[in-house]
Amino acid sequence: MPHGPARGGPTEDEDWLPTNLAEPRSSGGTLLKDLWTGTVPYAFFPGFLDASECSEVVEALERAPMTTFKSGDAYVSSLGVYLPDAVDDPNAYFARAAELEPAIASVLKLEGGDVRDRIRLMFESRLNRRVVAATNPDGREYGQGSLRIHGPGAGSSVHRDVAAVDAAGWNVASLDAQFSAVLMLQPPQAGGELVVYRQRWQPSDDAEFKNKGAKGWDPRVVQGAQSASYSAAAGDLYVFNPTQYHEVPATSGDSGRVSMQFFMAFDLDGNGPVVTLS
Ligand SMILES: O=C(O)CCC(=O)C(=O)O
Repeated sequence: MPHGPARGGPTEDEDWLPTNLAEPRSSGGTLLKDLWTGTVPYAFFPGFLDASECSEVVEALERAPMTTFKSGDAYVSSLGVYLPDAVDDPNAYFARAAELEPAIASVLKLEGGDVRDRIRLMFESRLNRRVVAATNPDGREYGQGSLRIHGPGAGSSVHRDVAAVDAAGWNVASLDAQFSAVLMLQPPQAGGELVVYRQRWQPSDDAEFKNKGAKGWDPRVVQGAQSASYSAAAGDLYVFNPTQYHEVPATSGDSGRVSMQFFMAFDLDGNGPVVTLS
């Protein structure tokens, strides 16, 4: 079952241990495979940004053109496109991605450079692969990061993200593996941790467990599955395999959960680049 860890640290079942990307041995070259096959539940880089860098981004976000929507009784605001919500209209997706990119770049530009470039560079050194922005065949760039504020009471129900299925027909869907990367910029007072289940989605799950007319799957789909949770502190970066069921329990407290998310897609075998998109 998920644990309720102290903020700022991983909690995991004994035999399902995450990889710490800040440790030198994490660059051993098996990270892609370990995460993809589920040998490790997630990888994390504690303190990838320092506290003042996080505050700078959170303050800049307050002046940015965010879109707010209601999720149950709570509010979620976002800046940036999110492919799973836009798969039906590629032209609108790419136009919106280009329109929002200057605002995102301005929020994420710090003295040490664009936060996204710093993340790509870090992953390049750990993965021994190039990590570059995804483009479609006509050269248009996919969205490069979705900044989100989960207001009090907001979270994400049990779900999975499978580009090969959800984004069928898009060029990134032909890559055989994908991860989600999340940078925590401001944790909530409570809740809002990542919970990953050691169970991949199967198409046959949907008939019984897919919520009708609402996002997500009935939590009974992961009943009894092993899980690991990560209660990220400000500045922590983590990456996991989103084809495994995962959820973010509702936040509580007045301050929102502020994070930046993007996907990483790649072919497991071979030396092609890992591409980033949101
Ligand atoms: O914000 C998180 O920790 C997880 C985000 C998520 O559910 C996803 O990337 O699919």
